[in-house]
Amino acid sequence: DQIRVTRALLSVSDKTGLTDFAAALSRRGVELISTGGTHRALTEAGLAVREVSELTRFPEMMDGRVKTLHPAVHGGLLAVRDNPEHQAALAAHGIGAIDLLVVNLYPFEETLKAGKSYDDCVENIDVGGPAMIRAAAKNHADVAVVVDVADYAAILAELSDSDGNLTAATRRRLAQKAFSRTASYDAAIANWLAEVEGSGEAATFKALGGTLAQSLRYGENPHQSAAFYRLPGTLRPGIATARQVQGKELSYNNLNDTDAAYECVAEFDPGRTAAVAIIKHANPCGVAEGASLLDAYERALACDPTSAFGGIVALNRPLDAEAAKKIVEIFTEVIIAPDASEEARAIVGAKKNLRLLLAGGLADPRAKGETIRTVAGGFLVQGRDAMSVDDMDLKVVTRRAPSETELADMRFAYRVAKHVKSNAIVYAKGGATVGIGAGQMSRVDSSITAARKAAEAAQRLGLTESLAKGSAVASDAFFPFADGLLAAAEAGATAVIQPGGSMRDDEVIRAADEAGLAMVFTGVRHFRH
Ligand code: 93A
Repeated sequence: DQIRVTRALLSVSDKTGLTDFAAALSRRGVELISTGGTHRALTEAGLAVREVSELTRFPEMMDGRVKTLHPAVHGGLLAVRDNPEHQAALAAHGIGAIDLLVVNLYPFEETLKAGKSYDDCVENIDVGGPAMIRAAAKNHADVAVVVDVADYAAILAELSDSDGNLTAATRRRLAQKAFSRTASYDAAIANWLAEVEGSGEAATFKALGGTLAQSLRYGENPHQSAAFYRLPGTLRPGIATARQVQGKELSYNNLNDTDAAYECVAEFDPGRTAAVAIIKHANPCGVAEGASLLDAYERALACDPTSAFGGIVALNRPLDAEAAKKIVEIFTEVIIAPDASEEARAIVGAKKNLRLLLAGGLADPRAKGETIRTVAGGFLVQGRDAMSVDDMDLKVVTRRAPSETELADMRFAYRVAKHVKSNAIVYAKGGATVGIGAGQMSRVDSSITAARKAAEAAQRLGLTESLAKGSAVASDAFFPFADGLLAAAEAGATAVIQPGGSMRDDEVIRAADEAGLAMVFTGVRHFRH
């Protein structure tokens, strides 16, 4: 199931690595054919190469819009080698079969990203390129198609290992990649036109004066179009100021989760402590302070390593080598930090797909600002939750006052609870979360989830007692009944921090006293929906 490569058609916009690749093919005795600009580059490099117009007996016309759209090209790509009729047609029309197609497309995505004009974007919609790619990929039984410069080396290696042949498995793999390339290319064009039409979020943010930062492959789901807009003015350090230094393209969900992660970790003053937040689906699954970033990361990870898999890691200080080494040990989608050392960058660099974002600074959690959310036919605007537990007047409501340690854990837990979707319950001990319950419709369900997480974390460490034992528990809003609080006491919490303000506060305080808990009211709610 090998095919011998004897004739190659090259037509590339991105000419990186082109001449070396073509020269190597030429040395193997492969005949080269190419389009205008590619032909020029190859001839200048001293290679013998025929021009496509020689095959088609048509000049390239209409500014290059029509250059390879011709039976002499498509017949050569689509003819089946062991089909006698196809072979007869090739012979009758003087068409030579093509075994290797090398194409990369007009840079539509780059043109869009560079903020070029509408007409420029239209002109950069490649038609002939995708047509050839699809033809060759369909006929992968006989033709190999290369759409990625990064594949040149592997193709040459295989040709040289197997005497100028390529296997069926390689051709199938290349065909798969080819169709996925034409699909993402068309999706980018469709998304752009949808935005130009002014639909949904895009229209909203354009109305607000936002500028397109990045057009996204899709939204929360593949059938939703999406884009990232940056608001005008001075931006708080974070997702909108971050520079991606490496890794795969960011998705809509990546951006949303990375924002949640960085906003959460920004609550921790880097001058006071190192801190790390690990986020999954916009909720923290582990947050910790530490003597170093490595220490903080390990303690954050211990809270819920199962959920942390494929998560986002945010750090409040420049990423260092020690922390980087540990973080890359498990599958992580994104790392975001104010900056990174050279050494740390090199360590992360070994993981090609891992996205590293450097925000240039850490946001002031107390800074004013707005959040915007769309509703059907309109949008909601509110001031951001700029309240920090450090500014709250903590009122002890139980007979027992919290110890210094309990107070520190309470503050830590409340700081994190602000960034957990309601209903939020956070257990914390020693400056690290040990159990988080998020997004439940009833507070008692969040309590139960958080307690279960703390018990599971202990089990993983081979401990008999839940990690919630001796912890402080935070609730983002008041306990409407004593049940949620009692669940926390049962799980082992000794201290409770909550806003207070329930009709049944007395009942809840009495239950806390009976359970020997220390409880403080903050007077400030941290709903996050
Ligand atoms: O304008 S096109 O859609 N019409 C074509 O017939 C055609 N054939 C190849 N674009 C076409 N191409 C594209 O030209 C290729 O996909 C490649 O990106 C580019 C290479 O052009 P050149 O060799 O002139 O630099």
